[in-house]
Amino acid sequence: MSTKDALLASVSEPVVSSGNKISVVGIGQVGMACAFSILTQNVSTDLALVDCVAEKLQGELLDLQHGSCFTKNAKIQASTDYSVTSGSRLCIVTAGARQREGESRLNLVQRNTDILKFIIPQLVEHSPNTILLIVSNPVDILTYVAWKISGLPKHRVFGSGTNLDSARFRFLMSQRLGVAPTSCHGWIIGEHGDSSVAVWSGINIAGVNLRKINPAIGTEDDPEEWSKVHRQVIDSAYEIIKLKGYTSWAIGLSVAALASSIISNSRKIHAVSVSVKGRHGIEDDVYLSLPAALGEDGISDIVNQSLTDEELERLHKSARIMQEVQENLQF
Ligand code: 6V0
Repeated sequence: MSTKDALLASVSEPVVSSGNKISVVGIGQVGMACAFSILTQNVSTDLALVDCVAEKLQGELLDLQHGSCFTKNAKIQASTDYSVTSGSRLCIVTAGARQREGESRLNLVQRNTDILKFIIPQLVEHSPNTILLIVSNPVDILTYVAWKISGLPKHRVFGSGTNLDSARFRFLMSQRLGVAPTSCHGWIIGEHGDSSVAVWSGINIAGVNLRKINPAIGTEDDPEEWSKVHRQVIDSAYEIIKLKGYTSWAIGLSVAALASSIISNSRKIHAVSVSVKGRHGIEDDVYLSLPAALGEDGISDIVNQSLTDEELERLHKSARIMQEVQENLQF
């Protein structure tokens, strides 16, 4: 009799499916920051990692497993074979090329589209009921590509979009006002990139609309130059890439928050990249960020924000940019 059999009297078979399995494809700086945030924030107890570099996968697997005493003893698997993702409730795609210093997100598009053509069908084959969360850039266009390739309904494919941009905006607001970022309410919508739209008309603290206090907020006439906050958000990734080569921690935490809303069916509202055709007068079949409620089946509702004419015009401009890039895409 083995030591284990002598020690433990088995009462029931172990449960095989956790019901909260999350797979992360691409274990670079972003993928690992997502995995680490998911584990340390107890979003899931069942994590699968996939990449095309087997040795790196094994190294990251061991390193995370050795932290099990300090987390909730999650089941962690890693493989280059997509069967490891089987039965995922959520698949997060972070694989692909990242921006080089000074390079725009839109520049990455064909390289990362080709990578998605390889990844997405395999994820759907092994988890036909999964929700897909795209993080690789340019995230809005790749979310459209992933939706097309996957054959999944629109509500089960979305992108991390401007969830991070909105968080950066709220942090910068908090620095100006001296209150916590979670108490600063401001939304960045549209493209996760250079044409993103700050919804200045709705920016508020405890329901007090800052535009009522400062009617010029966000405009060129504003003596306090709040529009610089939006500029800083747009420049954030460029600045961090210049300083440390990549961005990781904030995107990891923001993706874990999205995953948490899905797994716990919270219906919390996040700015995420969704199909915007037919919303706010947009006719193009493109994905852009709007505030959306997330639950166990993906996107449950999209908020109809009241936007000013200027905000609408900027959103339409984002849509046109996406459409132009998509027209030249091959997939
Ligand atoms: P990285 O550190 O170079 O990691 C990329 C990973 O993808 C590597 O481990 C590769 O081996 C892997 N990979 C490449 N091709 C494949 C493939 N065919 N199958 C499986 N794995 C593959 O890049 P990093 O992690 O910094 O960035 C990843 C992506 O996230 C890039 O496209 C970034 O631009 C994007 N980001 C998106 C953000 C957002 O807010 N949406 C934020 C930051 C970065």
